[in-house]
Amino acid sequence: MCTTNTTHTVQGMTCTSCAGKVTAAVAEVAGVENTEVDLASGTLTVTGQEYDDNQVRAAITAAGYRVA
Ligand SMILES: [Cu+2]
Repeated sequence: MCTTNTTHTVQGMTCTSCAGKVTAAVAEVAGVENTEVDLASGTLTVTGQEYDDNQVRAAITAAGYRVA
């Protein structure tokens, strides 16, 4: 088991409400342990074990945001 980290640039995420929606959606993905949003840079950092990055992207998209 190893912990991995991925940072995505998310378009359209402009306030804490957006950040909360994206965080909640990504937290549902299997294996994801922590998500951290940096609104200033519009990025989302996902930490977890053996999660599928495609599922993370799909969750962000389903929440109504775009992964750059
Ligand atoms: Cu917002």
